[in-house]
Amino acid sequence: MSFAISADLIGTANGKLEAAHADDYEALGRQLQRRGLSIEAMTKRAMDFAVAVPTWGVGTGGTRFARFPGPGEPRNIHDKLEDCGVIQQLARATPNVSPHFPWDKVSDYNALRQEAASHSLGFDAVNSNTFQDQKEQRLSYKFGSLTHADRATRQQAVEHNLECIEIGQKLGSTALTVWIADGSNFPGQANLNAAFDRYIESLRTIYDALPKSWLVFLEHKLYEPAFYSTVISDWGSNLMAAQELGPKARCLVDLGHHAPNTNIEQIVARLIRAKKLAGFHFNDSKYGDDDLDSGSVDPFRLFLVFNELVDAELRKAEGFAPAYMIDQSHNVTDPIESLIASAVEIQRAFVQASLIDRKALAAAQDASDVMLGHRLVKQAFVTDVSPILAEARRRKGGAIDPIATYRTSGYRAQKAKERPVVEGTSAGIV
Ligand SMILES: [Mn+2]
Repeated sequence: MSFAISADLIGTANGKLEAAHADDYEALGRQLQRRGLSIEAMTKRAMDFAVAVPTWGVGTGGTRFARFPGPGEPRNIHDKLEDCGVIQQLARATPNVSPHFPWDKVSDYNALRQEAASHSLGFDAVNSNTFQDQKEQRLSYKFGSLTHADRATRQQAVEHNLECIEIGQKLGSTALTVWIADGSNFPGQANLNAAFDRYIESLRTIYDALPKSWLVFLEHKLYEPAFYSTVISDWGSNLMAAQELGPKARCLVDLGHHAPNTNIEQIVARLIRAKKLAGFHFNDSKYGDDDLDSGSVDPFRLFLVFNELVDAELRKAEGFAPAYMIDQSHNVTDPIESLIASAVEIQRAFVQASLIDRKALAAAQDASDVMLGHRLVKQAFVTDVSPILAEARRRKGGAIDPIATYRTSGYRAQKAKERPVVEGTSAGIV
């Protein structure tokens, strides 16, 4: 019998914090009331918010220099589901996991779906992997996959994506996320437009195989591992591809996949306008695709992205239904703690953006009252909504202080005993 965190343990931990929490929640409620806002409505929004956790995120990540595995790391999809279950149990904002194939392959997907349900988890978008070679793979992806110059290699990559759709159907997913590492490292290595044409041709076959209610999420990335050109490098290329493919193809925004200082919230606004926003891979960065914890470096940027999202939601923008997912590499922290903290930070940005007085903001913009417009946005950002997030967790049976409760539980130490170290395991990041 493997160790699990009990509801009693959460109840005891919450008991010690309840009086202080109630005090903070009431004070914030009074403050919001003066601003014409209902804390109850905001708590309800926080409770309804969800972001998916990637199965690979619960393993320790690494860089191309080294990986420093932690104790009790998940060894397979079963361990990963257990860890993802703990994140949901404590933070109550991550009811779905995004699986990755072939990393999460099993023989019985109906059983896996039930296993996930036993941890109160469902499945979000499935992720294909044609950015590395697998054991016994016939043709190599060293020089590309869906855009490879060789037709047979492209076909192999297409077939893998078709298999991902089949698996996803068994798991209850309704979307396929495609990120390819294809590109070139030298000028002259590849014909830039021919590679894009081959991308469209390969994606067309995948697109045509999508079940009725399914979408395909196309993910762009500026550079790495290709360092001269990447086939789907930016939102422009992504949008061109999604528009050519059709209404089931949408553009996924990974916050780290842009040049430094890019105005990502403006890209989000444009994709909403084009009815092409698939959703997000949330993370944070300082320099490049750093895959740091969401909200850890630039929480204001995360908030400004949510400003666009809440704006679209409240004005009922046509075709607006973004999927939210975390995509991070946890190199120096316990991945469970990082994912809990990140889910909370993403939920925080959502609630903060929900505080903005949209009517007053539109009036300020129409009147070219620059400072008022800015202050209306900034006021929401500087409001500490922590008591709302804690209350949302508490009401759903989660922890008022999820990371402290996790530490009290001794979960990681228990797993270190239950999960002997497996040599050669690695965590991938997409
Ligand atoms: Mn990503």
